[in-house]
Amino acid sequence: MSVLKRQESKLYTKNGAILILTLWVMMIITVLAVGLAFRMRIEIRMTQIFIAKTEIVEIAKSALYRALGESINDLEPVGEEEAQGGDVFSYNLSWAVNTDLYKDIELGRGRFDIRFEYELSEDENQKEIFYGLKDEQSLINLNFVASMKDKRKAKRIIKSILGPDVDQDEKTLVAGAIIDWVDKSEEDGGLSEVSIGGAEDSFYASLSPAYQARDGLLKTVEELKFVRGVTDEIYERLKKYVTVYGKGSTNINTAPREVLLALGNLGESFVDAMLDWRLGEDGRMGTDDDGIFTSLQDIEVNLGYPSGSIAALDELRQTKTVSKEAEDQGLEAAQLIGVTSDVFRVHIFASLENSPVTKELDVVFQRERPEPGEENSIEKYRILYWFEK
Ligand SMILES: [Ca+2]
Ligand SMILES: [Ca+2]
Repeated sequence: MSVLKRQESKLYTKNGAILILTLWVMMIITVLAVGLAFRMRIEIRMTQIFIAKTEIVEIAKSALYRALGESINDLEPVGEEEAQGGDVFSYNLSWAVNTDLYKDIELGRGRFDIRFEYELSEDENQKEIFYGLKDEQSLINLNFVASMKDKRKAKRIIKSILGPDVDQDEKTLVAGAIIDWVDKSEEDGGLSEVSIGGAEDSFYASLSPAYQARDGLLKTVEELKFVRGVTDEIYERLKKYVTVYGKGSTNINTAPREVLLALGNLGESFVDAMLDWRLGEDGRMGTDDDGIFTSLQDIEVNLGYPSGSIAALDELRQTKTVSKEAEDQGLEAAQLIGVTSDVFRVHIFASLENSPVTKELDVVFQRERPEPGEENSIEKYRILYWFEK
C-alpha cells in the first residue's frame, strides 16, 4: 500500500514539474511575442512617419515648381506685337497673388499654402496675408546700396531705413559698419571721407569668438547679425525692409511706404500719393483697379504732376554706379528704382491628412530672361536661398 502511494506521489511531483515548466515556457513565449508585437508597432509607425516625410517633401517641391513655372510663363511673348512679358511686376498680376493657385491647394493626401505677410505702411499697421510670391525687389537691395560709389547717399539710405526708434549716433555707426562689412578695404572702409562709424577686421578680431568682416557682398540677410552694432531690434527692422538679392533696383509697384521714403527725398505726401494711386479706388492691394507704374518716366504724369519732389524723383531715376569690387561680384550700375522684378520669395507651408508631419520651405529665386528668339525654360531660374524645417 505504502509503496503504491509513494509511486503515485512521485508521479504527481513529476507531472507538477512538467506543468510548471510548461507554464514558464508559455510565459516566456508570451513575453517575447508581446515584445515583438511592440517592436513591430514602433517600426510600422516609424515607416509611416518616414513615408509621410518623403511625401511632404514632394508636396512642398511641387508647390515650388508651381511658383517657378508661373513666374517663367509670365515672360512668354504677349500680344500681337510679340512683346516680351515681365516688363512690369505688380501684386495685381494674376500669377503673382492668387488664392486659386496658392491657397490651401490639395495634392495627393496633403495640401499646401504659398503665402506672405505684407505691410504697406508701418504707421497704419495695415498688415495683410497674401497668397502668392513675395517680391524680393519690393525691398532695398542692401548690397547695392552699400556698394554705391556715392557713400554719403549710401549712408543716408541705410540710416533712414533704421527708422525713428534708433538714435542718430547709433544709426551712423550701424550704417558705417554695414558699408565696411561689404567693401573690400581692410581698414577704415574708405569711410574716412564721410564720418565716424564703421568697423573692419581689427574690431571683429577683438571679439570672442573672433571673426573677420566679409569684405564682399552679403550672402543672406541673417549675416547682418554679425555686423557691429546690429542688435536684435535693428536686425528685425532691417529684415523687414532689406534684401541682399537682385541687381539693384527696388520695384516702386510693390515697395512699402518705409522703403519709398528711405530711398530718396520724395517726402511723405508724394509717397502717399504714389501709394494711393497704386491701391486704386477700393484702397486695397492686389485687386483689378490697382494702378501700375509701367515706366519710370510717367510717375508724375500718373499722379497729376504733384508739386515738389520732381527733383527728388529725377535723382532716383539717375543711374548709380558701384565699386569695382562689387562689379566683379556681379552687381552693375543701376537706378535705385524700377517697375519690374525678377527675384521672388516662395514661402511654402505643407501638411498631410491624418499626420502630424508638416513642412515649411522658404526659397528665394531669380528668374532669368530668355535672349531674343530663345525659348523660356524653367531650367533658367537660379535658387539664391533655401531654408526648410
Ligand atoms: Ca571692409
Ligand atoms: Ca486696389
